[in-house]
Amino acid sequence: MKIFNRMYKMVNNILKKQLQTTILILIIAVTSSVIVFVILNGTSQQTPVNYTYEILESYSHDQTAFTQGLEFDNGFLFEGTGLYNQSTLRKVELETGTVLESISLPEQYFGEGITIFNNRIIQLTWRSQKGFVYEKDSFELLSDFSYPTEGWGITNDGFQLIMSDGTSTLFFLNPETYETVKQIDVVDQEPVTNLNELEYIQGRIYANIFQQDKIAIINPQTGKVEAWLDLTEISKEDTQNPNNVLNGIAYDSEKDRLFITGKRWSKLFQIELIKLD
Ligand SMILES: [Ca+2]
Repeated sequence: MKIFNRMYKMVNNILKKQLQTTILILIIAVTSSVIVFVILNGTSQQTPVNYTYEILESYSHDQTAFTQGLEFDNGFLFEGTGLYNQSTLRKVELETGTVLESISLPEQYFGEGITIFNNRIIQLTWRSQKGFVYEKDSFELLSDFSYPTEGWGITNDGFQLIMSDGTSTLFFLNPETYETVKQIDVVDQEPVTNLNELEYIQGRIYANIFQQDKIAIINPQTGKVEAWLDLTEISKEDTQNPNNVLNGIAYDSEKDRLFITGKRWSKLFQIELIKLD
């Protein structure tokens, strides 16, 4: 009988220990899940970083240029300008602002954003649903393509074209067929509309917000605004005309230089971002 009792106690102890171990594992699992959830949730709800700027250089900018698209390529600026009967595509010398090459669009087209991909310049138009493709060096018109929305800004990430249409949506286009392959909605608490001129810089999309003189720095995977750059003061310094809004972002990836300008601004600035506390 004693042996029976001992065996019973032993079995009971083993079972108790197993139960304790199981409970301990469960507690660790639940706690870890809660910690991971809190971290992930906290990250996704992080408020955007705010940047101000320092002007490193300023250059002349053609005050008749109603800037709609700006890009830096191989030492030169390329600029698309707007307005009916006045739209152009031009190549500009950075240091002097001299227009080295320029073509006019047919009068019925209101030129918008430009980007350079594989030695081709792609230029959007505002409401004509038509984009033009030029050979980069000669400005020879190679082809055109259509899209179902308005055309505002365009850039590329080296693989796809990225286009804005004035809403909070960014469209990713196949650079050969110009078909939309993906789209993201840009959000900071709520949708961020009026996305305009674009630039892809080190894995992020920079977007002018029309009539706000601010640039949103956007995660291209999630559409979340990770940072804001406020250029209100630089805009006020350059122009008193409320129509002459900030509307040009270009990036020199070789020398890590960020350029900005606006519609009919007298200057184009190289700026550096400074993080605010
Ligand atoms: Ca640009």
